[in-house]
Amino acid sequence: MIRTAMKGSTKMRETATVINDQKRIRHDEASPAPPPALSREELGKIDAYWRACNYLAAGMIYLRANPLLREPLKVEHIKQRLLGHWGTSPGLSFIYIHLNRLIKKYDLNTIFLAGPGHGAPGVLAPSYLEGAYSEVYPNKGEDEAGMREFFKEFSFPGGIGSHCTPETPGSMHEGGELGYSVSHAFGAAYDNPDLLVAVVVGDGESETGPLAAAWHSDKFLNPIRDGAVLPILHLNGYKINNPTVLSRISHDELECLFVGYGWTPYFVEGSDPADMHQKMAATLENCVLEIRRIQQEARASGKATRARWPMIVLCSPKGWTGPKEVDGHKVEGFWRAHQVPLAGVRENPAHLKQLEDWLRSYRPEELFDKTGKLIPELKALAPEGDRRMSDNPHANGGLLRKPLRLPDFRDYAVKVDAPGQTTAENTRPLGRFLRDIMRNNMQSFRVFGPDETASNKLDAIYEASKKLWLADYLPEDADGGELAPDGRVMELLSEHTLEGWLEGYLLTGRHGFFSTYESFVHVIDSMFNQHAKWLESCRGLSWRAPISSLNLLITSTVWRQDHNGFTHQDPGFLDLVVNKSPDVCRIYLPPDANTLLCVADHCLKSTNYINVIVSDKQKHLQYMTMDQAIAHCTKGLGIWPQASNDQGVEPDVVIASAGDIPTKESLAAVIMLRENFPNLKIRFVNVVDLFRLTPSSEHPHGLTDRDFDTLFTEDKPIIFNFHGYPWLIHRLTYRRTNHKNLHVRGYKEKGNINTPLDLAIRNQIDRFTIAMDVIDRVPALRACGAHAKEKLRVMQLECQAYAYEYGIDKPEMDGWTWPGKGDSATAATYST
Ligand SMILES: Cc1ncc(C[n+]2csc(CCOP(=O)(O)OP(=O)(O)O)c2C)c(N)n1
Ligand SMILES: [Mg+2]
Repeated sequence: MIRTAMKGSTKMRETATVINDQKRIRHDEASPAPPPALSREELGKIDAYWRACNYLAAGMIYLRANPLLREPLKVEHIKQRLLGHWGTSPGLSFIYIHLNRLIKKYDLNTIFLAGPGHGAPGVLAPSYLEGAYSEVYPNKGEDEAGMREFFKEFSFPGGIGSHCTPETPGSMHEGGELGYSVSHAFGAAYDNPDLLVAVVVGDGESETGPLAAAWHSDKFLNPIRDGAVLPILHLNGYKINNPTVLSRISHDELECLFVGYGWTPYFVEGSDPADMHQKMAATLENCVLEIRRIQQEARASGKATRARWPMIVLCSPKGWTGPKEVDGHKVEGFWRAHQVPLAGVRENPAHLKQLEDWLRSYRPEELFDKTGKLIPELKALAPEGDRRMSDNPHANGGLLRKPLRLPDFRDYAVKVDAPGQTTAENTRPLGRFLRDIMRNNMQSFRVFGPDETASNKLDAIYEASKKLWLADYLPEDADGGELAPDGRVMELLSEHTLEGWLEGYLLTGRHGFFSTYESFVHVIDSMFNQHAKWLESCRGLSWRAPISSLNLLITSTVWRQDHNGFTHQDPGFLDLVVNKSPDVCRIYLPPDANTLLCVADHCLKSTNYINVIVSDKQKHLQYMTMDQAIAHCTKGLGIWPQASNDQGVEPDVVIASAGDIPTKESLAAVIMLRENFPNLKIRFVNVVDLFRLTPSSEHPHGLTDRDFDTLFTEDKPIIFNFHGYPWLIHRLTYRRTNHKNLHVRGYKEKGNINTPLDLAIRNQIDRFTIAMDVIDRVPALRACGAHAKEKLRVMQLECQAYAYEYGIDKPEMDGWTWPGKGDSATAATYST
């Protein structure tokens, strides 16, 4: 009874509180008691099954031998290092096995997500008991030897981790980093009308920003075409060392919070196992039936409206059924139960005895037969085959994944007659491509964006499908709102929730595309990290089928955020991406619309990667026909002949670029250099696939040293104009032969409300700086280039002065294009 002693909390109710839309109904002690949900026999069995789970969970944390306690417990049976989290585990198993009862009763198609994934023992235990674990890992069989291995490998070097890692059959949510359980659950439910996603949410996890926003997902679930999500808030009162906020507010306040979020909360509160089994059985069944009713009504009427979905608040003690006190300190029902409740068992005989008493309190001899297998009467409680949550294919979504039906991306090409002479918004054609992908894949493709799909010029998608909206409508929404209850474009101003939805959608075997502003993609830095780790771990698990790559378009980029200012200028996400395993991460910087289309097509076909595509949405110069774009993207980087004049000889300098604006500025520098130094041999290299720069030993896309030396020379100056922070290029190339001559320009945190050229100048990626860099670094120009350098510097100052006077760039700078035929600069180039 963990809430009774709390100051300010209302008296705990012994039965469920039911709330609906119109009125709030309380069944309190005065109401006639409803008949028990479980018969005596059912109650006995479900409790025995739970005892088996709890026994295994504790065994995993402590034991390396004597798994069934067939002999008195000795120090040598105990692991040397005690690692794992007991506190949340009994609650997780409790929920899991009550779900099992209903899966069997109603033939439910259900997956289980443990928000507090650190409670893996509470999930691994039932997955072992229902046999799926041993099917995936035959050396952890359902016998004494298998159980010993199962115990030993948990949280053990060479074994498995202590969370619901990818090694856990039935897991699609590790729960190592807290906050993403609800958004993952919704992603899994989308377009899976028969699926019930049960998600346990830690009360500590609920304090995180991502989780708080994710409660709003209930307004983004279409009861006709989507499955259901049943959140179970695990109100065990504590985190690692602290009470949780939600457990120290009054019952009414908590109830109002969830009603306010649009849910219908049902409370299951208490600590007596028999009583709690009855309450949970009744409440869970009520929720399942309520979900079915909502779905049936919507599906029968054909009208999708917003539902007040049920959720459960399970208020039970942390470390339930574990030691009540250790050395005079309260443990069960307190934060001390979080990890290993009895830590000194190897040194302290009293602790060892207490551990043995605790383990024996589950009466393992009644639960497992002579061989060590769960007795048949209990075995029969679990669902069978892939109805087991540990074997449900939705949690190994690659098994269900079908490749996208993609239109031919070449059909969306921008016409390019000559390089660098016309402009287009780079993301517009991509929007049309995505629109038709959507049309072809109306059950398995969604597009995600934080209120920015139109801003990012991808709004052609709305011709195929609108934005999903199930909250209220106003008449004016009809005028350009692009909202619909069956929309497939997911927009909410929570990058966390969107990323979580997308991850959940991909992990269950579908496809998606996420576009977001460059500076705010940092909001999901940590989620990116975690997903990359998940993918990397999956690489070692042959039973996990490949899932679609996570495709992230980073747009509204730093160089065109001159109008939004400093806060909107941050290209640093790429620095994070390169930290992650080269086996799962890709970065592309297509310089124009056709290269962007080509890259996007490639990414949408790929599996098991995170593809990061950087491309701005504004008008930019177009360089490549589609055929040229395909060749360039296939190579990943390459010499641009029209900008190079070193054919057949060694260049004096290599100018390289990665990104749309840096490419334009570098090309403008090339022209100015040609005008000033007609004999200067320039090689121009453009990089689309950033990892081509890394050594081939470090990344599968890396160039061999020989190829790198051929392109970038062994000893000539390289001026590299980069989209992001300059040191990233050094990081990728520091081992290359010619690294000492590599000079990188990029964003240097110099920004405000600028013009585009002023922003470029302040960060020294502009055409004048690049040209002056060349003069500084090509030995033959150092002396003779003095006049040109002066001239360039003066022009640069004039451009800034113009911007400060008129608020715009000089038209000839802004509208600069690569010279056409007959232009003097071009003629000079090709006559040398
Ligand atoms: C984002 C994040 N911050 C911090 C942690 C460290 N951490 C691990 S468990 C935990 C407490 C979790 O409490 P709760 O969600 O209530 O889980 P439970 O009580 O069920 O163990 C914390 C803070 C984490 N895993 N993730
Ligand atoms: Mg907790």
